[in-house]
Amino acid sequence: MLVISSTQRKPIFLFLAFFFLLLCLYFSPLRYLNVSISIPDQQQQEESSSINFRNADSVDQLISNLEHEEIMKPWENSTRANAAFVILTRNSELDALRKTMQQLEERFNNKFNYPYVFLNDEEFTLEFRELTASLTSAKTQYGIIPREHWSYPDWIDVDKADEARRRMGEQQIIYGDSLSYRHMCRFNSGFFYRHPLMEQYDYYWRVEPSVEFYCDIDYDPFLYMQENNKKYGWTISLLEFESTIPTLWETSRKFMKEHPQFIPENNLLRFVTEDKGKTYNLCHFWSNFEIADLNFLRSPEYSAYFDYLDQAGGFFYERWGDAPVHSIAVAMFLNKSEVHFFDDIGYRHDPFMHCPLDRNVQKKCHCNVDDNFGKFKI
Ligand SMILES: Nc1nc2c(ncn2[C@@H]2O[C@H](COP(=O)(O)OP(=O)(O)OP(=O)(O)O)[C@@H](O)[C@H]2O)c(=O)[nH]1
Ligand SMILES: *[C@@H]1O[C@H](CO)[C@@H](O)[C@H](O)[C@H]1NC(C)=O
Ligand SMILES: *[C@@H]1O[C@H](CO)[C@@H](O)[C@H](O)[C@H]1NC(C)=O
Ligand SMILES: [Mg+2]
Repeated sequence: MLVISSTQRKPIFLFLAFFFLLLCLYFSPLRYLNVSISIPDQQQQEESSSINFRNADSVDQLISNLEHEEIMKPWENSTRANAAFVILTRNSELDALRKTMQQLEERFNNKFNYPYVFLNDEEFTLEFRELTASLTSAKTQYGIIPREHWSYPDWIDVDKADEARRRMGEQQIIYGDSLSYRHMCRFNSGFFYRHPLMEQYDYYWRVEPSVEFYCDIDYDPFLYMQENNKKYGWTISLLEFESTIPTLWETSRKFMKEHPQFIPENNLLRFVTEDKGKTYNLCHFWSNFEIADLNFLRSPEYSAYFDYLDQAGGFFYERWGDAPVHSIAVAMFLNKSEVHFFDDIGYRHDPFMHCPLDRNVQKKCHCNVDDNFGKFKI
């Protein structure tokens, strides 16, 4: 028990004295430290005096500007390109496509919300529609391909085409005996960009079932194309099987001779021929991935080129792929600044992968750089 004298003032006095002592103890070391450390140099004095000149409102404004700059992500800007994914596929590829869409959404499109256009030579099933639409909050559209975009044109000799497929099948040429594969290649060469569902768009990103996307894409590649005047973008390039395109180059050379006005001085032909145009070096952009300008494909020069090839019949008498067709067109009609290598998009279509080698890009990827296929870069 604490015994204090009977006067009532004493405890109050003692308490105040004790409190004062505490206050002194509390502040004195701080004062000591302040004095010993803060001998402000001239620069600090200038800074603090310049801050003193600002009023509180203008400082608030400065800070909110800073926050705005740091927090604003590319997808938070509501500006979008007039663009869509285009996916030619069969109903039977639904499961492979769902896996692909899931990755594409997670890595890119849940932020940017670009619409999807699905195309098929047959009606899409209800199951296909429901199980693709449910993977995205973007608009999904389902189109059927007009008969004349997926059949023999009337100048094709069907017996000659049948015979070509039989022969190429015997020679074990990849898809050599397939008619549907030929319709697919012809459609991707000359028709997908003319489908009614595609007419409203300016840019497309081609996607196939079972391709994979390995890296976060934190910017808008479509806007990148638009703002930098790019017409064709790719990730993987490789060599075509010569047996599928025996006369493609010869036919393309004839086209160039007959339409010299379409070939600009500053073209990319040196990337597809290494003997002054005598032969095609087989190098092509792998067209299962493309981000490109639809108006390039709709241009008079590309349209003339496709019609010329189609008349020649090589989509059926040989097995011309849309990859070498697009690539030779790019080489003929575009210059280097209009073509873009999407090095930062980690991508796989069996059996090849493009995996970004840059360490900073790698931090947002799940591919192994040792699996990168990068032999033929321009
Ligand atoms: N609707 C439809 N789509 C097709 C048909 N043939 C191919 N496709 C699609 O066209 C694209 C290319 O066909 P693929 O079979 O992948 O051809 P590829 O990429 O050269 O060969 P692999 O992928 O190695 O088989 C894919 O998106 C297919 O889904 C077809 O007969 N009908
Ligand atoms: C949004 O993006 C467009 C196109 O890139 C650009 O012109 C505009 O200034 C951006 N807006 C903001 C608020 O950053
Ligand atoms: C490429 O072509 C575009 C026109 O599409 C032109 O504006 C640009 O200057 C050309 N660039 C080069 C390097 O020739
Ligand atoms: Mg494929």
